[in-house]
Amino acid sequence: MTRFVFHITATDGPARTGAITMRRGTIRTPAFMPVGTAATVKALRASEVAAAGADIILGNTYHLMLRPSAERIARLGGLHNFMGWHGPILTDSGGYQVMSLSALTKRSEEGVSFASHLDGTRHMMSPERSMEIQRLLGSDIVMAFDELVALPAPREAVEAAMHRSMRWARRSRDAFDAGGEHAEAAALFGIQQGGLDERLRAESASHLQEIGFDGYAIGGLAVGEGQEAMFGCLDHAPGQLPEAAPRYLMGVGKPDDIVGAVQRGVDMFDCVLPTRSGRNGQAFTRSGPLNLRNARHNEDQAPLDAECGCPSCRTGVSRAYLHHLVKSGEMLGAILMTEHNIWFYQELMANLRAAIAAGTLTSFAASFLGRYKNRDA
Ligand code: PRF
Ligand code: ZN
Repeated sequence: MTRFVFHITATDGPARTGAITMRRGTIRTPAFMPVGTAATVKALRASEVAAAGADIILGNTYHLMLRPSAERIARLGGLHNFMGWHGPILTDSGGYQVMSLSALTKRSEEGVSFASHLDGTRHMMSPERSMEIQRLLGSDIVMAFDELVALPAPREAVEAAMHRSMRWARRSRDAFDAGGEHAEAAALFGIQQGGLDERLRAESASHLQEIGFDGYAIGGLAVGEGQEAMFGCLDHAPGQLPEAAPRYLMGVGKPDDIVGAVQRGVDMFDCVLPTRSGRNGQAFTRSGPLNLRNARHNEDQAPLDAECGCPSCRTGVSRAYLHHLVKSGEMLGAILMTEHNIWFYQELMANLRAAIAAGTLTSFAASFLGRYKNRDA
């Protein structure tokens, strides 16, 4: 049975479209992975996430190791069985979450010791422990354990973290490969680091290729540098990675970030934006984001987006009703807004895939961005 095959069916400039075939299903690329941090894409059933068009979701080592614990999820038959999502799951390794969420972190060559953001208990994370947790979860795409620096940081600090991440990538590869049956069924991605420095990025890319991974992530971006600087980095970073393997831009992003990154050769994305902002009353539309808390929507009978296929837009659920639900703190508001936003992201990815296949990505991107940035919804 196929463990992991990436097949590119069409290209348009640096952009590619195709599919990753894995045992639990096929991932059409470019792909957006809804974030299911705590064994739930917040507010949605797994079946609703699938109905929106998602082929794969993301889970988090860091959160699940703390609650309910990887060992408990393993006893319950793994993350897929636990949460009822039967397609592929990619799990982040915890490197990024440890740095951004936990307290009292102590880093060493061995790994990171940290205090839980939930109850202050101390834990140790290392490449070996991260691989063990991702194996216990039954992850389909396992991410190497990496180290990040908070930016802005001196070049020496960015370089040192990149070098350590490359040593940890080697240890991640070895620990993953020792995982027996799981290693024969799952895939392992390496993570490129190096900040905004083209030379460090190139060095990181060649380290990772020497080790050899199924796919390659671009890490350490979307950490406050701004879209222009991120695109500047993406003008060279994807081209430093193997052409034949999927490239995953971690933690990105806004719809316009995704369009620009796809144009630069990125195949996979994840971001909390559609789910988190949905819970905060923000809806993405083809005419730009809308804040449903705004009183200008209070008697608006229009759907969020007339072209959206989500169950709410399709059946005429009005902006006025969503405004009321969101303003009243009703949980249905968060549910319907999240569902709409996930549909919006999946429809964007489907449109990007179709445009690459048709060789019309440049004109699609221009018309999408023209409308999206115009903001007169
Ligand atoms: N590394 C890991 N997870 C991540 C990132 C990273 O660099 C980012 C950066 N945007 C998001 N999530 N392991
Ligand atoms: Zn909708």
